[in-house]
Amino acid sequence: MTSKSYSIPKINHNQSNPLTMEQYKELYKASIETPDEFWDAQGQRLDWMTPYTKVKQTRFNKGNVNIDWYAGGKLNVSSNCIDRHLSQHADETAIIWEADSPGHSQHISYQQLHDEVCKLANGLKSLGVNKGDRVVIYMPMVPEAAYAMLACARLGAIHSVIFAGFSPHAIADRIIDCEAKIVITSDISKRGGKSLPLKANVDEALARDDVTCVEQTIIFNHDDVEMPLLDKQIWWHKLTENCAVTCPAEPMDAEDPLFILYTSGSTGQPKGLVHTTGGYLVYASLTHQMIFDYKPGEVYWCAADVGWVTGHTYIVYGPLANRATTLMFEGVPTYPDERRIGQIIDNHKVNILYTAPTAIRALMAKGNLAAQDSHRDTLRILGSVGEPINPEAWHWYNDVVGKSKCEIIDTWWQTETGGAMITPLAGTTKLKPGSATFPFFGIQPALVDAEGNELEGENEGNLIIKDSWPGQARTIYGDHKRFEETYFSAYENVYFTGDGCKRDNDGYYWITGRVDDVLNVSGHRLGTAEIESSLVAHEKIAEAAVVGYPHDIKGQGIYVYITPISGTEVTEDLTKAIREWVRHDLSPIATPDMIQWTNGLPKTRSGKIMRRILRKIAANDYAQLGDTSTLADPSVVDTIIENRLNR
Ligand code: 6R9
Repeated sequence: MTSKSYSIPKINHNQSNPLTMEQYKELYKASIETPDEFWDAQGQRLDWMTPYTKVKQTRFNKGNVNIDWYAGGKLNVSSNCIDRHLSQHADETAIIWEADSPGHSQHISYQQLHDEVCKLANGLKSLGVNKGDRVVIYMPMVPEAAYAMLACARLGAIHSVIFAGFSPHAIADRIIDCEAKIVITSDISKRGGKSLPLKANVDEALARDDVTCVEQTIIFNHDDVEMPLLDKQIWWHKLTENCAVTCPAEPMDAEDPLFILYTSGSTGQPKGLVHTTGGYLVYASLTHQMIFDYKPGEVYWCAADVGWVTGHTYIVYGPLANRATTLMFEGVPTYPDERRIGQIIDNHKVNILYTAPTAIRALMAKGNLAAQDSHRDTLRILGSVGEPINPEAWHWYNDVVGKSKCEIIDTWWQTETGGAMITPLAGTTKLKPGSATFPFFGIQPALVDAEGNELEGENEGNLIIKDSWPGQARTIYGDHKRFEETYFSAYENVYFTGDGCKRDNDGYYWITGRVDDVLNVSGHRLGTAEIESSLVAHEKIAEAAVVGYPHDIKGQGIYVYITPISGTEVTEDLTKAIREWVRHDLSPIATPDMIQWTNGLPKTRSGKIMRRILRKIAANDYAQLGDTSTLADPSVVDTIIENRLNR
């Protein structure tokens, strides 16, 4: 396709001037009207081992959903993120690592990154890892987490990173679901001065009878303490000590899977979303460059965790494909105190910071401490992701952290979308606080009502996306039917996001939050169904209903209604034990904030729990409970209101 002439400009790595709004509009229009030409041009930002022969072949109709980008093309993500930068830029810094404890940091050049990735890839090979095998990565925020991802990509093994805050139970479920052959972990992780027992969690997960697929566990020695290894476990440094620093990059089809990432939905267990190679990397690198107006040489800090999609796309793959210097921070921005964030910015001369509203609110809670003892003069752009940013947090981020001289880039997207979808482009888009502004190139958002009728102009409805884009997830691992049912069945021939959204009369989009049973707690996605199933697994609980309620720092808090098994004595200690149960069973991020015992839940005559009512009660909003006449026993609601927990 390279010989074809087209009018769409290829946006290259070294583009130094942001587009004007007029250019954005023109290019956006072209990206929608002639997607093949647009994405052909952008596809050329990568190095292909075999050129692609088709650009876009996609179908969104239920029963027949198929998403195929850059067919015929072969490439390797690891060589696009590393090798192609080596001839001219081997000594430039790829990763700056800032440790949890202040004053410890490390610069890793592209050459070092290459050597470390190749060594581990060779180590994995020696353990029998082949193209297509699944490798679970359960790591702290250390460079080795990125090495592990890139080493898998180099061999064509499919990684599945599990956030280091997840419990043994959650790890085991994910290992089983993706049938992982190898687990890569660390002795411990360090966050906010505390150490977490990662290896011990993996040991507990692997001890479960139903986990039979794992052949080896590789353990990175982060803490330098002696720790006995079990059978089928090997230290990372032993595995790699004699490995060569070169390793051929496996030619991968554009549609070969790159990774599986589990995320919560409104029903059932977390889904393993599958992202593939070519389209994902084109989208990750193009969005990273355009949205943040990234210029070579700048220091870019995405303060997410590699366990989430933001860490995949905007700490590792997007920035490294663009030869950026990406900062990886092991700790939390409030440790040892709120000044840490400014100190990191000054010490490493950070130009772009990308974080979540929940972190901003946590900093804001300590007044202006975050701005003390640092200048933050290098900062140019401040990004936000994960949840709607409320105006107070927006202004505080802008005025205090950014000293009113940075742009605030509020990016809306999802694990499923692979990269940012509705977002300003730095230097291009006129901002409105709290709005994610306009769609990225190739993205066709629309608002629909409950019946699927498209709503025009200034309006509010459910957010759908009308056509495919290269970064989107292709399927749910092992369950394409569930993929179609979850995203392509609510409305015909479109992707349903699960979010509500408003559009104002200037065409700006304002995300209002989830319209399904997914909670967003401190920017972490949690399904109410998952928490409920953990609760009812407790021997004293008969039934449970979980809803979100507005929380000043977390965005949403977790409010739990539970009915005890008859004969149970409800005590403070039992309530505490239940909180601990969920914490251990799922993850500390799923710990209930409020637990209300009740003798009954509001149910329809057909037995469905009416969460709508429980949500209102949890939000202290009793005035409009809506129609309760369909309830089997309306008096249950009065009792729940009487016994509600005060916040
Ligand atoms: C990238 C990421 C996705 C859900 C999404 C939405 C919420 C993300 C947002 C936002 C408002 C933003 N969300 N960014 N809401 N404004 N800028 O967060 O992925 O963990 O899958 O969460 O997060 O509700 O549907 P993920």
